[in-house]
Amino acid sequence: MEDSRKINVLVLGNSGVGKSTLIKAVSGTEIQTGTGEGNTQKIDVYESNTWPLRFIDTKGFEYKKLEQIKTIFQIKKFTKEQVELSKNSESQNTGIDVVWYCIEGTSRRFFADNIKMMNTAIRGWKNIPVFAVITKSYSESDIEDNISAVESAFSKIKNINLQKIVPVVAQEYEIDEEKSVLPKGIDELCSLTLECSDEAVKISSENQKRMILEQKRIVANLSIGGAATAGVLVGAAPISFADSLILVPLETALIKSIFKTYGIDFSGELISAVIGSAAITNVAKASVSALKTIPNIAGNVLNAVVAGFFVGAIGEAVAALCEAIYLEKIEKDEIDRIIDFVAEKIKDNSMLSFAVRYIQKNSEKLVGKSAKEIFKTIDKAVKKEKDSI
Ligand SMILES: Nc1nc2c(ncn2[C@@H]2O[C@H](COP(=O)(O)OP(=O)(O)OP(=O)(O)O)[C@@H](O)[C@H]2O)c(=O)[nH]1
Ligand SMILES: [Mg+2]
Repeated sequence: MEDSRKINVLVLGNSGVGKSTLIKAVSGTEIQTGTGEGNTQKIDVYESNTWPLRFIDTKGFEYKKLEQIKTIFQIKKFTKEQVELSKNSESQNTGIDVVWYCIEGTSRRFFADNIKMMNTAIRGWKNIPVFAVITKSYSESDIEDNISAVESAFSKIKNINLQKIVPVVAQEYEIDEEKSVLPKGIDELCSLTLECSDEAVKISSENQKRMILEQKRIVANLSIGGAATAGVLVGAAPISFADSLILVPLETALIKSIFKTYGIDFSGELISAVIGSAAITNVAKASVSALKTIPNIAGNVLNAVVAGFFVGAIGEAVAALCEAIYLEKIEKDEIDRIIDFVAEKIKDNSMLSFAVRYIQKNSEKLVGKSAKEIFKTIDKAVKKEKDSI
């Protein structure tokens, strides 16, 4: 990896199609995204921590002709400067290697016009590989028609080096309280982007596998964070979650979404076996009883905080399990081994044990705070400790 340079990806598309959201999902960097028109006003460069990719985030194209011309001019000037720079120095910015055309999956009737417009921006760049990215591909039933519409738009353009049309969802999309569409397509898009560059040959398949896993982990962590916060709310019920089934629906949804993220088929039997296993519920009971004697903080508050961290621990354990299955270290039908693996990971979960220790040590500071506040305080403290290592 040390020897290979980063691949420069130019990200084009109309304002609001989701360019910055996509880059954020890949690079993990905070980028301004929003619903207003024209959030990205200039060209910004972002690097991924996971992939050897560098993204050039552009101002979105507007429908006004003059604005389009301005944006195209700006991009051309920027890339020309980059090429000049690379001639004079050892700088890694050697022009653009790959282009992502972003089009919004929910507005098929504009596909052809949008693609034509993006093409004007890169006209004259010989043979540069292009990916058509269909953003906001929330609706499974539209995907096929969207792909054909993009294909037909490209068939009318000569001399374009189209590599692949990839539907993506960059950020979880909530349909309603119970249903949401999980992120998808990002690891495929990044792998293919790597493969079409000369640099790809320098990256071992092991390294590529690691990048894909890291990308999946970024997505899984988002689900885990959401579920852990929800666990605090559910766990605030006046019965101990360790002795009841109140967390089961939340845990089931979380485990399902993590399996889906890793593309692993799962049986309901496997999920019930994991959630119901005595080895795992014993960890919950031990954590709760370790806090029984904390004075001045209500039992149900402590219970709720631990419930949040317990759900987080289950999520992390299942994500680790999926990685092991992905790397073929465990078979998905070895249920006994799977339960042992998950129980072991939950027992060793540093967040859960940190939370218990933190409450024991800092109980005076936490008096009077709500479960949600305590959860957040501990979560922050853990992250601070992790960063300092
Ligand atoms: N849930 C969800 N929302 C998305 C997704 N992609 C984009 N959005 C939303 O769409 C809006 C616009 O996204 P941006 O990423 O800012 O769009 P952009 O293409 O960078 O826009 P400009 O910078 O204006 O050119 C934001 O509110 C995003 O949250 C996605 O995959 N899932
Ligand atoms: Mg933007």
